[in-house]
Amino acid sequence: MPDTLTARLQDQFDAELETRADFTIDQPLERYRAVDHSVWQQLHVRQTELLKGRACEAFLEGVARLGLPSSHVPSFDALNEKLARATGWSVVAVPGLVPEPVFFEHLAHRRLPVTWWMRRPDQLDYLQEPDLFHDLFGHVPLLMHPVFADYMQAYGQTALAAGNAGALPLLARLYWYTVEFGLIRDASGSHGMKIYGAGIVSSKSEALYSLESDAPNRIGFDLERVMQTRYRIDTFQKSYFVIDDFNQLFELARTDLAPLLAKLADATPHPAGTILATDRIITGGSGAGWTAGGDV
Ligand code: HBI
Ligand code: FE
Repeated sequence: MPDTLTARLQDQFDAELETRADFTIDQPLERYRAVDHSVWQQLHVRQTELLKGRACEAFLEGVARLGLPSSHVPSFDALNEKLARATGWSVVAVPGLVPEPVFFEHLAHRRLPVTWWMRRPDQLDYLQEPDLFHDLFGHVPLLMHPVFADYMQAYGQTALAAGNAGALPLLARLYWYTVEFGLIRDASGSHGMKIYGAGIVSSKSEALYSLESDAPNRIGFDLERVMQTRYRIDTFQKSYFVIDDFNQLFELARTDLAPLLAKLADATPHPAGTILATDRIITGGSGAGWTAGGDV
């Protein structure tokens, strides 16, 4: 529990960051200390090694093409040159989680909000709020992939256009089970699957758990199913949804979701670990270690 002095210093520290109306700031390169670069390096080296054979080819290719430095926190300006050339995307620095409409507005214009600060050494293996490593290493490599880049923009446009408030939980679940915790078919992967979700690629323990544990369900992706399935933010996922390939997301990006969002707005969502008779089950979970409650 941060003591009040730390919290006060942190507030003062953040207050000096000039935040613009769209919640963006200039990446404060001068604020990264040796400990921040060291945490980046530890995470980058560890995850890059761990993800060989576990992350999908498109992700590994994106990492290589981005040329993320290993020894220090990357400069967003340097990254943006490569990203813009590849798919017209750019990353913008933000102080942390921004309000959903602001987030959707950025995605709709091919801008990815990236938290500017690095986690502390004692948070190396887990922190709940996304930090620079999660946002940059987790989310940016796939933005080098044209189809995934289109999906992310279309997601933002759809979310911005979603009039009724009932649509937002549906869209949050879609984001969660694809962009954050998605798996993809790949014959050379464990159980014939590999990882593409940012929440998994940026986590040592979940990169292993999502592919190799017997506890979770692994279910073929289905849009309506995903939109009606609650999720966990405090533990590993109880279910992972598996796309066949990125074209499945490409098709989704081109679908007018408004009718579906209206149809499902009042539907009662399924608990996170549910298995339905209509599910295309790839591996059914044992449920070992699951804790009750906590579904979002
Ligand atoms: N803000 N900076 C930031 N990063 C996110 O990933 C983010 C956000 N605000 C809202 C949000 N994600 C969620 O609503 C997503 O499910 C869309
Ligand atoms: Fe994320």
